[in-house]
Amino acid sequence: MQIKNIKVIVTSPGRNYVTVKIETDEGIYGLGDATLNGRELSVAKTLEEYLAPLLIGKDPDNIEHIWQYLYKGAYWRGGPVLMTALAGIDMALWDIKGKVAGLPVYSLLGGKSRDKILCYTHVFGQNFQEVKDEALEKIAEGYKALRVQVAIPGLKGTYGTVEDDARTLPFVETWDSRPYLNIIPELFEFLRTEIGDEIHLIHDSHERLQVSEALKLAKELEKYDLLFLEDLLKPENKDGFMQIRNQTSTPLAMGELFNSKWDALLLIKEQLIDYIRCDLSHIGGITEAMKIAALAETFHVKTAWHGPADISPVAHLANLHVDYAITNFGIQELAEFPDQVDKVFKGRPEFRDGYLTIPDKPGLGCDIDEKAAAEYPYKKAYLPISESPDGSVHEW
Ligand code: CS2
Ligand code: MG
Repeated sequence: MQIKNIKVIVTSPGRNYVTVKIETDEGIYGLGDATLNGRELSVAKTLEEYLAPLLIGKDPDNIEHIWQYLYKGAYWRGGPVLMTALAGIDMALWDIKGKVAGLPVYSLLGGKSRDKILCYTHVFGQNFQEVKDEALEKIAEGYKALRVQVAIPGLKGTYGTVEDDARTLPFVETWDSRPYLNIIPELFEFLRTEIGDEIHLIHDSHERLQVSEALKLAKELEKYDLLFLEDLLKPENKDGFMQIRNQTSTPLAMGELFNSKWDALLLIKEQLIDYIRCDLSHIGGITEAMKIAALAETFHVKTAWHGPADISPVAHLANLHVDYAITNFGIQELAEFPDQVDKVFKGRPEFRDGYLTIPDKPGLGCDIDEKAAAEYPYKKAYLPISESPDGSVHEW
């Protein structure tokens, strides 16, 4: 079997997605997600201009060889654009391999280590009452774990509380750690009092804190028994986790901004986190995720793969195939997609009573309607920028 053609499908059913479609000379094709929120066309161009021509005529069965060929072959390796392009190709090759074998991809990854996959979704509000109301709604739907975010009084557009944050020009938020550090422990006090201790709670600090601020927050949240506190520090400050880890029992998670196993290595081998949160669409796909999972297993770290709405249902299915197969699975993030997504993408995880499952179809179990995709043309959208009170730029 040979790779005959590669299509890069850019569509925007509610938000932008980039899908790689690898077609073979035997009529079997595979799909992969290569969506890099806010920089979609950089990845599409990299795929069309540089990677696709290199794959024509290759045997799609040789995933590891193709992965290394595209990774090392670039010489200027790594980074979000190349690793997202590589992820799209990698997922599509696993989809083909499953279809050729007549097996779901998780079966090729070693089969099921579990029958269903615990997941969490997003809850946010402009105030505590709104967060509580939405949390109770999700609990009634069956969720057993929730990520909770609340708007910070006095700050314009706090992360996780703005309905649609991608705009034609970056929305400028304001950030100040002090009101944030004061209100988040109060939010958890309120929620534990109002909705109880059974529900798993998660919070995302979105890479915004200094070490001393992060430690203060992690210590103050200990009594609220979080499943994990996510992305306390910026990815450039991995060493900072050493000081936090040694002084708090709050479980820690990090990783959505990582682009390779090497980015994750220090936090895993020093056991500075409890959950590795890499994004399969930004680290080179299933092949690299399986290696990061094995590395994490070696150091007793669990996975909580990134699962926002800005990676497509193809990526969410890829997440689940890996989640089924690995032993050190922790939890899977599942943000809710825009309604129009189902018009274009066919096949996505099934939710029941707090858990996700996928049908036993060959490959990844998804398809794309190219005609429908063409009806949703790409809309350039920037992520927000965050500014401190003095006008300087802060992590978003
Ligand atoms: C977030 C993401 O889900 C998360 O944990 O950090 O929603 C993130 O903000 C987006 O993927 C950015 O595009
Ligand atoms: Mg996050």
